[in-house]
Amino acid sequence: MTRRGAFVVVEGLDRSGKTTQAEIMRRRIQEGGREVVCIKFPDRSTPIGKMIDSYLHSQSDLDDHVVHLLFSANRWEFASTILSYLEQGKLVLCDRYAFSGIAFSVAKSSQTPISTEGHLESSLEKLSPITLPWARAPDSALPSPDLTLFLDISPEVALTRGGYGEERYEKADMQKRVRNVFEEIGRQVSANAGEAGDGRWVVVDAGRDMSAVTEEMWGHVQPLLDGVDSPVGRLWE
Ligand code: FDM
Repeated sequence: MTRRGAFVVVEGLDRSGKTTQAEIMRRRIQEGGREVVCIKFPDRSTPIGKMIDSYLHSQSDLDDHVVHLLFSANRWEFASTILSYLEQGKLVLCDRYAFSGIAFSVAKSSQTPISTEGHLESSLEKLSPITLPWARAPDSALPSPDLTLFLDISPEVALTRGGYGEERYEKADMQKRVRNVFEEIGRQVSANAGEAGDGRWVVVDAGRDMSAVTEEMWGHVQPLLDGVDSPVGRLWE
C-alpha cells in the first residue's frame, strides 16, 4: 500500500522567521528528491483572501466574528486541495493554519476597546467576546496536521529583529497576547494528539540563530519524509 504524504504546519509569532524557515525546509525536502507543496494562510489570491487582505491593511473594517469566519472559510477553500496532495503522496508544508486563526481572534477579542461612538462599536458591545471554544468551531473537521512546529520568540527578541511591520496585528502588546493563546492551544493540541505522537505540537525556540532553528525543525520533519500510514485526521475530532 502506498503511503500518503505528511501534513506539516509551521506556526509562529511575527519575526520568528517562520516564512524563511518554511522556504528552507521546502528546498531541503526537494533537494532530497521528495515532492513537497507549500501553502500559506491567509491565501490572499481568492475573493475571500482579498477581503482579508483589505482588512489586514486597515482598508476595511469588519466585526471580529466576521473576520474570524473569513479566515476559516479561506482554509476551507483549500481543504480538498490539501487532501488531494496528501493522497498523491506529497508532503504539504503549510505556513500558518487554524491555530493562528484562534490565537489572533481570541487575543484581539480580549482587548477590544468598548466605545460608545459609532454604529459598529455600539453593536459590538452587545456581542460576546471571542472565546477559545467559539473560535475552534468553524475549523473543526478540517484536515489535521501530523506535526505542528510552533516557532516561539519573546517580544523582546522580536524587537531586536527590527520590530514589527505595518499590518493590523503587528504591535508588541497584541503579539504578547497572541503568544499566550498559542501556549494554551499547544496544550490542547498535545492533549488531543495520538498515543504514537501523531498530530503533535512542538515548540521550537526561534530566538536562536537561524541554522540551529533549521536543524531542530529538520529533526522533526525527517521521520515524516517517507509518508504516513494512518488516514488524515480531522481537526478537533
Ligand atoms: N491571521 C492569520 C489571523 O488573524 N487569522 C488566521 O486564521 C490566519 C491564518 O493574519 F497577523 C493573521 C496573522 C497575521 C496576519 O499573516 C497575516 P501573514 O503570515 O503575516 O501573512
